[in-house]
Amino acid sequence: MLSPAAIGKAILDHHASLIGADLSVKRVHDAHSLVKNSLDSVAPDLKLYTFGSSTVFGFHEPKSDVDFVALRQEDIVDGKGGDSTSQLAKGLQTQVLAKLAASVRQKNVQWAVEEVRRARVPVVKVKAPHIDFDITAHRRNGVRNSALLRHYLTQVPENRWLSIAIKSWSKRVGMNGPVGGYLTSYGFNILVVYYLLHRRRHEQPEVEQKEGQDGAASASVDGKQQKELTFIDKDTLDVSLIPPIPEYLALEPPNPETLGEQVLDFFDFYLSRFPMESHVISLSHKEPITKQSLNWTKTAEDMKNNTSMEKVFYRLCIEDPYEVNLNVGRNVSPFKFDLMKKHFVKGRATALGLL
Ligand code: DUT
Ligand code: MG
Ligand code: MG
Ligand code: MG
Repeated sequence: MLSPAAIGKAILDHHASLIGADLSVKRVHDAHSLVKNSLDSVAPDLKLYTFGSSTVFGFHEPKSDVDFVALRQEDIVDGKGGDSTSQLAKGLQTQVLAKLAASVRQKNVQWAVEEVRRARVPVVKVKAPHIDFDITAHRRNGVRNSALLRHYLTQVPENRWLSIAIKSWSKRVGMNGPVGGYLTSYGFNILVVYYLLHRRRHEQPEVEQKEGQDGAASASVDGKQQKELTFIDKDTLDVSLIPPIPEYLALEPPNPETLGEQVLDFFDFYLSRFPMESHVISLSHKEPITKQSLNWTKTAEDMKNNTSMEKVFYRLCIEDPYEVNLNVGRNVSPFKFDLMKKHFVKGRATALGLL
């Protein structure tokens, strides 16, 4: 059995380049000005926001894309508004993105610029030297959900390492990706935050909770004190209060042993404590919620799959905090669900495949 300290050390060694990586902030700013430059020539009234799990901390991870969204003044003013999914709204987004894509292509002839029109969210995908980015239009949800994750992960800054470790492992083992994959990075980040919020709850023995000095409750995992998170009401996140380019927050090295313990406990939580068959992983409610209460059942799955092109599964259920009735785990078929569990068992036994 690998010791938590050895696991934590292996993760830190693997991500050594992220520590003190001040330089990568520049990449986000550079990418922002390049896209903004194109946007200004086709729709100067739109404001460009940056989001995504690493960019939300103002830095750029080597294997991540940078996510941008072009927002209208009205989207920003109504910063808690829901995003429309109507064909009309999507049509407008596609139009803006087509103009933007043309401008990006014209200004940067050697870049690969792909317009994805038919997806749930129309997007322009750009591959530039050293950096990839996704550009969407008129949609606030990504900015809001990234800010929500940032707020959670800054309550206890060391927790950012669990997010980085799980996301990077999910990519290495081929579980990460919208097509053919199981979940996106976004999905894995919700798993991480939900685990941090609820890890005490689904545990059999009574655990004493103490109030920590900084107000966050502490609880003991394997006899050591770990700070617990405080629930955030997702409706409080307002785009008009979120900066378009997130403020850089340096990543401090964590205690390797704590990180190793968290990784082991993350897997234990999803493999044996969280009732995956009956419950939904959700940041929308303070208390656990069931699949039944959202009508995310086998019957609903069968009905949807008879009528729509894209198959939807309610095996791994992750409620999107801002989209209406959207399971972030909808691509996880029963087959993938079983494989995912096997990846979890293996990830636990091999320090995320690093040892
Ligand atoms: N997003 C959604 N819904 C999704 C997927 C993504 O709103 O189903 C938004 C929120 C997320 C952002 O897009 O913060 C970027 O998602 P991605 O999956 O690219 O994650 P990331 O955090 O940027 O990680 P990386 O690019 O390193 O894989
Ligand atoms: Mg991204
Ligand atoms: Mg991505
Ligand atoms: Mg992206």
